[in-house]
Amino acid sequence: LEVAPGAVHVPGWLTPQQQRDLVAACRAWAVGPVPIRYTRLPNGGVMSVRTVCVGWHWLPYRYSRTADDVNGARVAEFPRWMVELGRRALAEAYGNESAEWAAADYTPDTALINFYDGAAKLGMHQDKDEKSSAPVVSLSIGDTCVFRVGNTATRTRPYTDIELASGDLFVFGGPSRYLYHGVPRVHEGTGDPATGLRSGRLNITMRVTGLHD
Ligand code: MD5
Ligand code: FE
Repeated sequence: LEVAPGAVHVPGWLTPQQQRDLVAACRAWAVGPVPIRYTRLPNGGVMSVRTVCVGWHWLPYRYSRTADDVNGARVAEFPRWMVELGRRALAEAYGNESAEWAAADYTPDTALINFYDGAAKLGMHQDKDEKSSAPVVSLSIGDTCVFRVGNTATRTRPYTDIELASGDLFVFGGPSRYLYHGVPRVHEGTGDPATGLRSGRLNITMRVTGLHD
């Protein structure tokens, strides 16, 4: 389902086994080398979402190989299987789309793993910290949420609210790469504990930082 040009939602893309495997991988990354944390913002605020990263560590508003705002450790390596999963996601979303941004080789080098409890929200924002305009691949597991897709000009209306459920894939590329977006609410208790997530919502976004060591 193309929600906007370049913004494609594929409900139920991940199999139950893939969801369990991703939950297990994220559970391990949440412990270390950099423990999952509530990101502290420069304005003194603290996000209600907890985040752990692989490949590159995101902190407002840059990427680093080390978790300079947590324990200083180097983040876990971005696994090869995740590159392959990202490529399959792009192929699924864009198929034979010939646009340059859809057809280019895709090699994500960072993943931000966000964990939402029933009260967590993500305010409207653009993802601008990457030095590459390559697509972002989003995978959701656990509780269903309301995902708000806005416009590129303002963080306000017009926007479209979509529900993202466990197993859903969303790809944001080309003209949709810099849309404002957010998560205004999570429907607590809607996830299936068989994924390995007893409660809450997990979202994994793969990105290309455009950075090199
Ligand atoms: C989430 N995460 O559900 C979302 C999914 C984040 C974040 O927003 O920054 O960690 S990623 C949604 C996304 C990414 C890039 C572009 C657009 C949406 N977009 O243009 O709408 O935790
Ligand atoms: Fe975002």
